[in-house]
Amino acid sequence: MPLGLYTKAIVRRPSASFVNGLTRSELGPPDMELALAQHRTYVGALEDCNLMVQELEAKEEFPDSTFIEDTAVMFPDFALITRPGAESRRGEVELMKRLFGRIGFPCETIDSGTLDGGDVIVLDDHVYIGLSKRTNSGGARTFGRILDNHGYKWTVVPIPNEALHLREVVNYIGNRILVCAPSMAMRNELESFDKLIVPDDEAHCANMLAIGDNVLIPMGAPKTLKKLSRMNYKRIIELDISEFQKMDGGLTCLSLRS
Ligand code: CIR
Repeated sequence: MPLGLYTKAIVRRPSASFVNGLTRSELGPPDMELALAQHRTYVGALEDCNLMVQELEAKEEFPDSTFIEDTAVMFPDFALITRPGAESRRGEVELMKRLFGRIGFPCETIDSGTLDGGDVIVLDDHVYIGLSKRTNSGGARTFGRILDNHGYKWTVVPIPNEALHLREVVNYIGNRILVCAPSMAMRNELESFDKLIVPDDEAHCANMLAIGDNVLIPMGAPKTLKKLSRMNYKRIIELDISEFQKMDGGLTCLSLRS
């Protein structure tokens, strides 16, 4: 897939049970009305970037299911169904299997170890797999075998303890540039890329989302915003996702792009 040139996105509306989801941040419980409004704005931003957005219904039994990125990884000719590292999220993948089953889109499945979609970055024919608290080496190896069969190269990238997922600290933003938290800037596995290193006090914005020549960035990162404005993006869209940050979520994890 050409890098960042998505045409579609799948999102899942947050459920009323969202407040009971997993979180390590100590930012207090999310305000549901605001979360729903922020989610609508997020969907609108994806549509402004010309993506066709499929909105799935909220699932009360899965408080974290709005973080749909963790449940699957999209490839042009198949979807990888993950095996989330958090027990409470394991069942979310059945919803995705059914979704792809209904439209007859081929699926591969992680059947041993654990792997969250938030630990995966697909760059053309090369896949980067973060080793995290959620993705273990068994899950990475299982995924690696699937990738071998489909002709992809893959590289495992350990992430720091304090991060939840690879995409919390690294994202691809076009033109061979990775946006990185300082902790990831020197990793050998990523040395062939140019880097936009975000400052420590703007670490949350390493989770930005490039879509074609647009880039979505979370609010509260003025220094990074200034740097981005000197790059060649058509549009930089700042989004307030405070209620999702309270539940350890960011911009990328709210959608599955393809
Ligand atoms: C969780 O702990 O699984 C959710 N509360 C947050 C998941 C965020 N996912 C992501 O960044 N890919």
